[in-house]
Amino acid sequence: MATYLIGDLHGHYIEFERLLIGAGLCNKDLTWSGGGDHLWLMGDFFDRGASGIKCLELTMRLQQEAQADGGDVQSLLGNHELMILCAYQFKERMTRSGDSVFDQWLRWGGIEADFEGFTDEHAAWLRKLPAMALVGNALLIHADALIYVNYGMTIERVNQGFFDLMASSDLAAWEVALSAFSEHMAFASLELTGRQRAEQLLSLFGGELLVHGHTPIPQARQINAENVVEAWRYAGDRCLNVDGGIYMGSPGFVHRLH
Ligand SMILES: [Mn+2]
Repeated sequence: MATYLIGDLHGHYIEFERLLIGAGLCNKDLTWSGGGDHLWLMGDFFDRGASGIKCLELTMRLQQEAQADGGDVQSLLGNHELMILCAYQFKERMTRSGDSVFDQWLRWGGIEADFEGFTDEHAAWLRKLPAMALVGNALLIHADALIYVNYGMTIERVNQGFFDLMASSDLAAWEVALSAFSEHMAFASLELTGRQRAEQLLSLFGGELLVHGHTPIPQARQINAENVVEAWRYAGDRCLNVDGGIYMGSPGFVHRLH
């Protein structure tokens, strides 16, 4: 049994298909061929690219097929999942900046066709996604941000904190979360401080390696997206960024965790 990771898709469905088939996780007809293997998506199905809904629906179907085959497909909650849920729930409500929630979502890269295709079933599936997970010795989180500790000191409590938020009708609480969830580079901005923050999170929640998406590697490393074909280890090897930056033009990659 192997565990694979795929970073932020941001609506890039064709690339998603190609990565799944290339890794042997899907047949050419896009049925699960990973047997007992596990696949984790790192969150951010939506926005920027045209087909967030298609990325989500393929993941939902593969989850069923994999589970029937002794494998598993799971996803973390990304900030763009929180954003579309916020737009879906509060559409015409006014934000602090004076826009409607929906207009703000469009400015954040929301795709109207995704919104039109978004259903209660999609929302229910997203609302169950964990914000963090310990997989072997790897602590998986979507964002290289410090938001997680705002919701608890154990993985269970953090996940419950996000579940409670997603069940809440308090728009202000959503806005606070979305703001904190948009932080980047918390483990890299200053190499020593970043590493200490990563080590603190690992000692709090468990795991030896902090694995995340959210900040495209080409942006984090200031390199050309076309050249990004593998994950980036940094912060004294305590962090692993698996967001190749598909929306910036990287071919993307499937990372084999163990
Ligand atoms: Mn993100």
